[in-house]
Amino acid sequence: MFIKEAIPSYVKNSRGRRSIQIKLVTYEGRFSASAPSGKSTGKSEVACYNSRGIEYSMRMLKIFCKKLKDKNFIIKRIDDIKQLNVLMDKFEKRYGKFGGNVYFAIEAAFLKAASADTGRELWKFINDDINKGRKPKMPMPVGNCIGGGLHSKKIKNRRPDFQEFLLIPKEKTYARAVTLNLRAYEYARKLLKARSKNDESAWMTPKTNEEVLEIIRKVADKYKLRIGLDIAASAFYDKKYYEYKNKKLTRDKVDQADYIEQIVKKFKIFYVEDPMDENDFGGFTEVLNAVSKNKTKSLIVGDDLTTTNPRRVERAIKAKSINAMIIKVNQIGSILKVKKVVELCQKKNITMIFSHRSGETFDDTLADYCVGFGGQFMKSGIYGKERLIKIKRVIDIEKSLKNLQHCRSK
Ligand code: 2PG
Ligand code: MG
Repeated sequence: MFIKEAIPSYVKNSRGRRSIQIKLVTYEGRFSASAPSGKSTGKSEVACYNSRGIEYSMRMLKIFCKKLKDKNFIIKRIDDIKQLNVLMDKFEKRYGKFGGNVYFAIEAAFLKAASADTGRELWKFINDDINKGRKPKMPMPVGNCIGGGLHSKKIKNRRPDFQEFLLIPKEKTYARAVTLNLRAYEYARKLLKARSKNDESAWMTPKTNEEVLEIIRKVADKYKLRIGLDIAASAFYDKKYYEYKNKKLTRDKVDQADYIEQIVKKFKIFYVEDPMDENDFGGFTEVLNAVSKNKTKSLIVGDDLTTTNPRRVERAIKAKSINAMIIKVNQIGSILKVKKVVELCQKKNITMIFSHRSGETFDDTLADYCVGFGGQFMKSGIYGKERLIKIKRVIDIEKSLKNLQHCRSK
């Protein structure tokens, strides 16, 4: 793969903020990737950019991209990305860290170009390597329908404390699943009488968690969907207490775990992300233990807890804190570390949810990563251009597979 040109530039993300895009020109064509960025970030995530800021990262990138020009790389499988990493490491020693977002963009552009060089699409390039070319099972969507927490503005000075109320279909095809989610999303708007959307195009509301749960239950029942929650508990955890603002209430660790257990039972919640503070591995274990006794098995999902970091994932698996986890590539930056996390999940039977970030670009790499690495779910907004681009990419992959997939029936 011969790099004729490597061009970095700024693009705007869905929050109107600057993100970094890298375009590679090779003999196969032009390949670009740009990075998303989070708002409710885990403390153990790598920094998005160099500590001196995005502009410094861009200056670094401009120098680095000049060095890539006229270089040849032989990248036939994911591990071969090491050739690029060696150059990046050397460069970082001199100039400081690129940051996870920059890492994401460079590696994604390289992998897109490398797969084209081997005559494959990105998902196939990854799948051939990770899943030995077995026909992939399509993921099911985890769609953000109603929002609260850090992602949403207050309405009449109120918003739900939970960050995301999610809808999760269980259908034969991904295309059918996203159609159902779109209908349900519209029904939720009607029930909520919602007028505005948040960062991820989820409906905003002044209602309490419980009021929204009643509504989301109605929506889920009508369309036969499963309910998910991203509690994002670290966002309202303060000095050992969970401080609920709407309605005002303080819960200690034990109360919080009990409360989660109760709502999981009452509303038959299938998916619970970050129910406890991001460093409370033991608290997660209690929640997982409690919900495992229920008839319908729920997923207890690590996001801020695990931050796609192999060491934290190992710890969470050992402590039996999770049975599922979010994979966000820019939380850790390096695709080789992501690969390690995927291997751990496969070995230990941890369900993988490849996820967007709240600040997204028009990049659709997420879809290829999800299908290629064998993610059982892809989490994104249900609506909004930046989200629909990723959803459409999964639909296209699904269509391109000649014989209809046997979808996961999880
Ligand atoms: C999350 C994500 C995406 P952010 O918490 O799961 O919804 O949010 O990108 O702000 O970390
Ligand atoms: Mg989360």
